[in-house]
Amino acid sequence: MINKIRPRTLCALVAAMAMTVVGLSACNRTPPPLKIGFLVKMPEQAWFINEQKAATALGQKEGFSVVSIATPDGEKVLAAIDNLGAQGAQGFVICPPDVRLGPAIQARARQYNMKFVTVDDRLVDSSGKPLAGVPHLGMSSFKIGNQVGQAIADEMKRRGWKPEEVGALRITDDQLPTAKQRTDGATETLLANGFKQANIFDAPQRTTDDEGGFNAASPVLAQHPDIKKWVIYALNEETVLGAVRATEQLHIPAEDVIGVGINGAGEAFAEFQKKQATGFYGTIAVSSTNHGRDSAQNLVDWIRTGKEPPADTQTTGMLMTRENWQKVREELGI
Ligand code: FCA
Repeated sequence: MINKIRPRTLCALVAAMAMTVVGLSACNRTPPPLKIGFLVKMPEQAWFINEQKAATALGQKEGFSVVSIATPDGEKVLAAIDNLGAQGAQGFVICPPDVRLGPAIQARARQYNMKFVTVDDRLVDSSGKPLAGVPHLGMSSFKIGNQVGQAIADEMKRRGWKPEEVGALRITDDQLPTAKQRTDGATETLLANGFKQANIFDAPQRTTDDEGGFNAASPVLAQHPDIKKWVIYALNEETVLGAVRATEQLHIPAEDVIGVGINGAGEAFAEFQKKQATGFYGTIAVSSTNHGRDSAQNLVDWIRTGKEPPADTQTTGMLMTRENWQKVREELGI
């Protein structure tokens, strides 16, 4: 009997073994879980914290992991790409510390066969044009600048300010295209509303944060003690808040200052919650949640399906003030 069954048993055994082998090799063929990097130039800024958080949350839902890395300078960016390569990451989203790093970042990513997309600040090539082959998602900078200018002009009218008695503190970072487009947009709209060109004073900033805003604003304010009313604009709300702090240090009353920023993130929320209104009138809020989530989604789809994301996606914003900030925050899912 044993002899009779043996060939069948053997056969079954072989089949089972074969299946196991097939099964095992199928297992081996399942790719390791997808991992991407999310690199930002200013990890302490609420805007970027929220972007990274949104990308991580998407990963939890869609089965990929996100390595958040702080890359405040070019060396840190290259080291981060090496590090991601060593971890087997297949790509990264980046808001670079300097847009001129474009060719260097592209070359390093190629070494590891990694795909990457930019968020917020678009990389340029050696001639200053947007870097080809790198999909970007960022603000519609000029239009958002127009909204800043309009918010300032409307508030000036509401307060009954005469253009000839008002100075504008325009804090600039002309090396960064998105920053220049934002401040140019605001200037265009202010002028169209009757603002005096001669009353606009430039204050170049070294860093795009509060400290950069404070340091840029202080000397310009000090040079014009004759001007009693100020409007302030810049590429983001952190910079405007720094400049508002500079007006406070010079004892310029809050009611004589109209600062309007861009972003709509933690620092603006904290300012709106202060008991007394400050010179920070409002900000054009854009959804950092959408920026983080959608740029990560674009990259992951590209890696998983081979479908290249759109070359340039531009997002819109809404005026957020002390009066409506909670509602706008909710609406934008920030
Ligand atoms: C730039 C600014 C940030 C944010 C982002 C969208 O990177 O530095 O504060 O405005 O664009």
